[in-house]
Amino acid sequence: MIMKLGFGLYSHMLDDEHFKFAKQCGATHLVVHLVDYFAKSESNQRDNQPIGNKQGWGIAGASREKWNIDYLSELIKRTESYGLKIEAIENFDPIDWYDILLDGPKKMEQISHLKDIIRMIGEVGIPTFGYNFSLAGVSSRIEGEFARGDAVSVGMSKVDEEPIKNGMVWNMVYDKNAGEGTITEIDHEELWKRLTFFLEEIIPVAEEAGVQMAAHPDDPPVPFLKKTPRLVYQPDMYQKLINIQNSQSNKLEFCLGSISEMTEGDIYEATEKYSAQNKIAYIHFRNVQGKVPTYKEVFVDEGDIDMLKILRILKKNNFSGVLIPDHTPKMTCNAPWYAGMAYAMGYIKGLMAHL
Ligand SMILES: [Mn+2]
Repeated sequence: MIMKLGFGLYSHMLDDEHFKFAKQCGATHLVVHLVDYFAKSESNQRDNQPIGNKQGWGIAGASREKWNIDYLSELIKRTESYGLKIEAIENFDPIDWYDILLDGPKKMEQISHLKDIIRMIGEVGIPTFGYNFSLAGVSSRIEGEFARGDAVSVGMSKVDEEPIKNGMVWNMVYDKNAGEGTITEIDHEELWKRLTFFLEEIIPVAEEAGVQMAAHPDDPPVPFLKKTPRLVYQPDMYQKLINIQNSQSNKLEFCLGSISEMTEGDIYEATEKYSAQNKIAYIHFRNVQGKVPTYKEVFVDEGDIDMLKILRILKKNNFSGVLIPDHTPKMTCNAPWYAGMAYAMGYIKGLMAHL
């Protein structure tokens, strides 16, 4: 078994045109987002990863009609007709787990629903579910001409310290009618307690369903963001997560970009450590320049990470999972996101061919 090249598709891209595009880029596998991060928010252009404003990315819950066995079975059938296999679904909709993240009154009801989701994912034969256990989510990032040739990309210039408003979590709004005020401030220990509850409940179900849960590190990886603690913001913190539940269903969504942005450790040592334990479910294969709180996302071949060296470590440790480009700078042309992705895919495919 060797590693595989996949392509990530946002919720609004789950159509034949995009399946063809992924196939043309050389993908054999797909990582699929069901959550619509762009719903009801004019600040998010649909042709890039979402950035958002004070309201976050938008309104949670718009993906509801996709979380059922009929939709997923049909989606699998359509992707298979292009020779593509769905390797993973990436991210829960905040509407389905806000009280698990916030330790709120609907926690038990919501964990029961997440278990049903994982059983369904197993039933349709999707092997992996990626998640990001985070209160502030992916936020505090800016857009600018950060990559080669002034290509528009994403970066960070400072830590956002504005507290999260009631009714929001994971950078989305789950309750538009929530009262004034901000969410309760907690410490790191409390956040790990909440994660432990989640893993202790979900991992046994995932094991039984034949699904591996894959944890994304914090993006961006800083100790606190928007007055909330972060979970995995240094490479060694992944080990703590793994040790909570000793299971082949407790794995990592290994984001090279986010790990490289961390202030401690070393990206090659981290890749060695977690791939040697067979704990990497799949990889966000992207590159960056700098570390928090000031870094830039750049083209896959111009960042701090020696991507070929990463692939050699993965090969040595028999990694047989999927790599996807994750984010990429936009290229100046009529299809900026697509050109950026096609460039990354060609580059990765070329590297893989010469391992
Ligand atoms: Mn990532």
